[in-house]
Amino acid sequence: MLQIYVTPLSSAANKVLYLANYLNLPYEKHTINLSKGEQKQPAFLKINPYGRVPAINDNGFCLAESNAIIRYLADKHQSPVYPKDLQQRAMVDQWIDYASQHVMLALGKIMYNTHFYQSSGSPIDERSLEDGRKFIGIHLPNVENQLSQHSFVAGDSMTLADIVMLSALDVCEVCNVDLSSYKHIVAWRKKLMNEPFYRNLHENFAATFNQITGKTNATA
Ligand SMILES: N[C@@H](CCC(=O)N[C@@H](CS)C(=O)NCC(=O)O)C(=O)O
Repeated sequence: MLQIYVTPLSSAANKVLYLANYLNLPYEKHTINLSKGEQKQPAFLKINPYGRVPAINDNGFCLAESNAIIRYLADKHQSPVYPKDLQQRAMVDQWIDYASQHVMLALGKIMYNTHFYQSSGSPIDERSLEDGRKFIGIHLPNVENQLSQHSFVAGDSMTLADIVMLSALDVCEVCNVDLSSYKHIVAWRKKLMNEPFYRNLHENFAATFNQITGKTNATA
């Protein structure tokens, strides 16, 4: 059976779980405790020699990097979420990259500086925090514009791009990034967050975050 290695507050790991749920794949989930350094222990390094989650072991085939994993799983199971048509696939890839390289990167800067650095005792990098806030303000209008013209991120059907964008945006409430002026993003996100593939993992990221960190200031 497919083995999936994750940690609960990782958008990259959640992306793989959302897809596995969406495809109704049987899998076993293994939680790697990053604060205990389990990702650098020999047992896990056999799965991913670079010591990061997510990673999978699919009957002896080990793979890391969330975007590579979701493409592999979608292709293996012949799912239309990763179309075979050259141009449709290119459009999905474009939006996977946009979500990963722009949206997730900007939100990651905010998330690390407002939460993760503090909990590890590292100083806040004000420049990086400012960049994160500036860049998310540039990228969200582009996502909004796309969703004002299409029902889904890469066009008119659900694809991997939706899974990647959804997992990237999961941290918005915890990062105090207000989405309310992006009406199409809000409606698209609400629709997907109510689907079983999402609900089977959690109610929302903020609830999981609050449960794990004991904080109560973030709601979704
Ligand atoms: N680009 C990678 C990012 C993987 C990554 O950085 N994972 C983090 C958790 S979000 C991790 O495992 N960190 C462990 C460490 O830095 O030791 C992906 O998309 O899978």
